[in-house]
Amino acid sequence: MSTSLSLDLFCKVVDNFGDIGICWRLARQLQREHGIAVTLWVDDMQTFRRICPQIDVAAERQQVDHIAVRHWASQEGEFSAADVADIVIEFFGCDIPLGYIAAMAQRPQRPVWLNLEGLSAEEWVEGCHSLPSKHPRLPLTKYFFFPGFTEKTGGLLCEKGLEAERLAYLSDPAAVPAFLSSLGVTEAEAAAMKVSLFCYPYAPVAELFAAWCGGEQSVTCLVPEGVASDAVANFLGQPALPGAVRSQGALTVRVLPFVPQQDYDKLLWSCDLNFVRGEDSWVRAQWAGKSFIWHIYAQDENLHHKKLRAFLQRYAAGSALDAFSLRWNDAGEGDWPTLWNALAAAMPEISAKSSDWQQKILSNGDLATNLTKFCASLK
Ligand code: TRH
Repeated sequence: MSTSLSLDLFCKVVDNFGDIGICWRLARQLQREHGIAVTLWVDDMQTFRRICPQIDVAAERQQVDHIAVRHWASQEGEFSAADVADIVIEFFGCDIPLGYIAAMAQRPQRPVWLNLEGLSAEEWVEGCHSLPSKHPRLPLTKYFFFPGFTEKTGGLLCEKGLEAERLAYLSDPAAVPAFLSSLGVTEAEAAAMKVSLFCYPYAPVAELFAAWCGGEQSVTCLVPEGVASDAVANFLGQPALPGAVRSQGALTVRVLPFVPQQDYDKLLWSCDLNFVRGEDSWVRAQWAGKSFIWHIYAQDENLHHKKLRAFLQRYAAGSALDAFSLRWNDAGEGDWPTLWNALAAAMPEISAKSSDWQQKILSNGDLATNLTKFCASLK
């Protein structure tokens, strides 16, 4: 692919961090590794700033990390063919401005138009990946691009240097203590089993905390600000603000600041077990090489339970992880101390198998590379 390609990536932030988290990651990788000039259109600059503190929330246009960032403030606006990029991506079916679509149709060489979908391990994804959809009126075709776990999907986001970065971080004996200390974690807290917790507010956090309190293993649970705030505040007996900490029985819970996205990887690498959610943190946990528990975004009619089971079946990490994950997502039975003891015992084996899993899911290339290849195949 030529290095002079331009790409417009449209992202609507819907009450979470994942949409902008995924788009920001993809934008940087396309620019860095594929030389594409990316413009990222984002409707919610405040949320963007939580994961990327360099963002100026008041700026209509800005350049951050070699990406042109535009505040996508409305669906109005006049666009000409010259405003349209070579590749146009709408993330997760967000409706791009009608004026922009009309301009796409005016462009002498039509752009490649993709809808980047959400990640699922279900089999139907293979049948839908790369399907075309013709515009009802205009001479334009949109293609559905699905991330996924098999060679018949678009793959997963993974930067080229990520594993080397992780290994360098972990092989420096000063790096983990320095990083944890920068977040306020004490040496004594760092000596216990370290668990990062990122989940939706309806996760059974209080029950898990009770099992950890009464357990034999010392656990330090690190919770970024804003995550499961009610359950965390109940345990702490005070608001769940950064720096708040309390120990009871074998458990210490500490609230961390919400870290910038690049530091979130370090948090995952530094912990022994990671609770993740949604899509982007879930994928990052798979690159972290540690045991992880996925909290899936709840859908009507428990559709998410099907998605969870589809993943657990592919991941095949054993009955302890399956049982714990199902219970964490309200899709299974079992008492928490028993589930926890079984998971804790299985963790070394689960981590040991993680590099085989990584190789398997990366065997067909990463998402950014697959996406650029797909675009080139349409030209
Ligand atoms: O925020 P999420 O719940 O987003 C999800 C997904 O986008 C999913 O596709 C969508 O259906 C659902 O929302 C509604 O979880 P996710 O995907 O893990 O994204 C979180 C992002 O926040 C990720 O990029 C990591 C980042 N993050 C930080 O940068 N710092 C932090 O301290 C934490 C906890 C997360």
